[in-house]
Amino acid sequence: MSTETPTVNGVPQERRLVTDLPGPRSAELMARKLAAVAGGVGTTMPVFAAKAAGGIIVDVDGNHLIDLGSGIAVTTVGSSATQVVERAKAQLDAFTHTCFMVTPYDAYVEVCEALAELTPGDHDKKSALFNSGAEAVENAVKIARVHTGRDAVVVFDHAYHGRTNLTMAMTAKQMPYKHGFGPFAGEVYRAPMSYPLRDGGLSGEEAAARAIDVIEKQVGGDQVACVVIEPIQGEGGFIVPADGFLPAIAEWCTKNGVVFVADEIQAGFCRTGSWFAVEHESVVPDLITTAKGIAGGLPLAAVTGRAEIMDSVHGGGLGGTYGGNPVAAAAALGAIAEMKEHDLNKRALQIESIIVARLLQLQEMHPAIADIRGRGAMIAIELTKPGTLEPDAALAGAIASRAREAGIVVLTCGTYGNVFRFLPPLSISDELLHEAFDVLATVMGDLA
Ligand code: PLZ
Repeated sequence: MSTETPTVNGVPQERRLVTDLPGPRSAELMARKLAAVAGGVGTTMPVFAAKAAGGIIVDVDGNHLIDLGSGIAVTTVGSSATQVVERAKAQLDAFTHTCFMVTPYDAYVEVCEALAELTPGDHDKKSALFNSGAEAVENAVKIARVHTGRDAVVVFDHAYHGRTNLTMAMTAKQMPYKHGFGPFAGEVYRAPMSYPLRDGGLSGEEAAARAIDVIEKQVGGDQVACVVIEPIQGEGGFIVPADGFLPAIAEWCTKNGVVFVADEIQAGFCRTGSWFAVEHESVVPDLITTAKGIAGGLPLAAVTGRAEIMDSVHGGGLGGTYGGNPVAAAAALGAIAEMKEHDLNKRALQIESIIVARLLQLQEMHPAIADIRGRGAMIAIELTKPGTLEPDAALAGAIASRAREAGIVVLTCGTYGNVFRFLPPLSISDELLHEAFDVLATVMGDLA
């Protein structure tokens, strides 16, 4: 190791391959995984993690990989951020669990107070904590239904909201998320999303009018409990709706007594350069679901929203054994402290300018890059057959597998599997980011 290589939590911040990937230890563990873990649980890379910090994941063979995935947008503050680790450790020493519904503890309340402060809008807010994003989405629907006395839930094309029965119904993509898993929950209706690349020039307002027409004609405005939308779609392909789309949908909800739910599970918590992605369009949701980035890697999720909506549920109607677990809640307080102390919204915008500049250079050489989109440290490219909108999933897959072989942890996404997404931890250095894009440029050049 060169003496200048900086380290984070003892991990040198450099890409270093000491074996082919996977190395022998990872291969051995992968064989055990195949024998012991259900086949339905896939892995993106065949390497097993041993340590991770900053922008690096070290595998069990000592390979140092550059992390452009953050464990699917979770480790926004890094995978071993100091205050997350310290607060979680202190809580482990104090106690692991009492169940908030039995004997409460302060970290849960403090997370709810922080959520009230950080989420958009100056109205009175309340929160309830859960374990996973899907559970938060389910509870947002439960709350909206009780509040409105209505059943219908409106979601959008390309949406991803989870893998539980209700959230599978809300998720758009059939394979792999829904295939064979029905019957699905009823009263879920899908409206067309604003998808600028594929909308033939529709403005945000026009795309919203198209969606509202579907809702009014096929569902009925007075039947709808809630509209649930990702302000930037995650798994569906990092689709950023055209300007004006979100405000128009939110305004329609207000006029029709419909609860507007922003699913900020992937886009929230500093990821896009603001605390929440809706802020880029000054939209104030009635309810917000959060998870992923909230707790630096520990399982925690929340529904936060207008106090009168949150409080419409009868006592005992919301909960769960582990929801707001004290270790996860302590970790969330650590993650939020890191975000504030290191001004991670600003860092996300710096990362955006680096990534977008590198991608614009790549686009000049590679006409397969039909679109560069996203905000902050949530940026993607959509790959098509040059000059057309025909998705090129094979190219996305080929770039991804070569980049992974070269030690870059990258993820794809999109309804058509042709979107390459960049979700680095905000603790990554500029040097590592540039190196990752050097590798990507080489890989794309080789494949061209
Ligand atoms: N809402 C917007 O992005 C989770 C899914 C990974 P859970 N996205 C990653 C996979 O293949 O399972 C997600 C999301 C949005 C809800 C969820 C669900 O969050 O914590 O995975 O349940």
